[in-house]
Amino acid sequence: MKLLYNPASPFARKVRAAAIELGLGDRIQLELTLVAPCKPNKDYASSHNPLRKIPALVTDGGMTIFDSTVICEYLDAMAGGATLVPREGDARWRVLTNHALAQGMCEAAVQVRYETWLRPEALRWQDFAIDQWDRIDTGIAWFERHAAELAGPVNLAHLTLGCTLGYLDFRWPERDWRTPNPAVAAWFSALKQRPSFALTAPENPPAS
Ligand SMILES: N[C@@H](CCC(=O)N[C@@H](CS)C(=O)NCC(=O)O)C(=O)O
Repeated sequence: MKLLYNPASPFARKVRAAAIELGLGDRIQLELTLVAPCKPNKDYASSHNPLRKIPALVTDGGMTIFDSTVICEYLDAMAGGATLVPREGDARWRVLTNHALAQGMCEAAVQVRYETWLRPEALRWQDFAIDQWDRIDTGIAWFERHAAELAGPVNLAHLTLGCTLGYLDFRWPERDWRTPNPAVAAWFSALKQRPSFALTAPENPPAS
């Protein structure tokens, strides 16, 4: 299988971490793919994802699958199913809801990055970035108040939250989200020791 990715992308990291957790890490080849708003990668749009977002997975059978959540489901099914998301009952809906929160936080973080770095300076909308930060901070505080949700075997919500926190540390190392959220901080520091996180730390792609 081939994963179209960027080493800085938290969504691509989520898939890479999921593959390692599922014992499928060595089945995936990585292919650097550069995408960004207002810089259309037309080849990628026509051959893989019309939305021009990474990650996308090309299966051994040649099918393209996106987005990160669907790829994780695909890998989970390939590994036997129900490892990352429980198959049924309240546990399933809790993991999926926690995942939706972490995914939304991750999307907000990527929006802040685009708003404060990619958007031409004269067009930047500071209140938009502040609003996205509020969603991220409120999300971390929610996990702090519901730290029981972080217990137990690693699931899809855990992977997504971990990739979001890793992305915050990568892009905004000066932002201290840990002091007000000690339980989340302790959980993340243990998660980072796992091969799935230790082997996928974010980095900038080579300059193109
Ligand atoms: N919902 C998508 C989000 C993916 C996403 O936003 N990826 C970013 C990179 S971290 C991207 O491709 N951005 C390019 C763009 O928005 O044009 C997923 O979970 O895979």
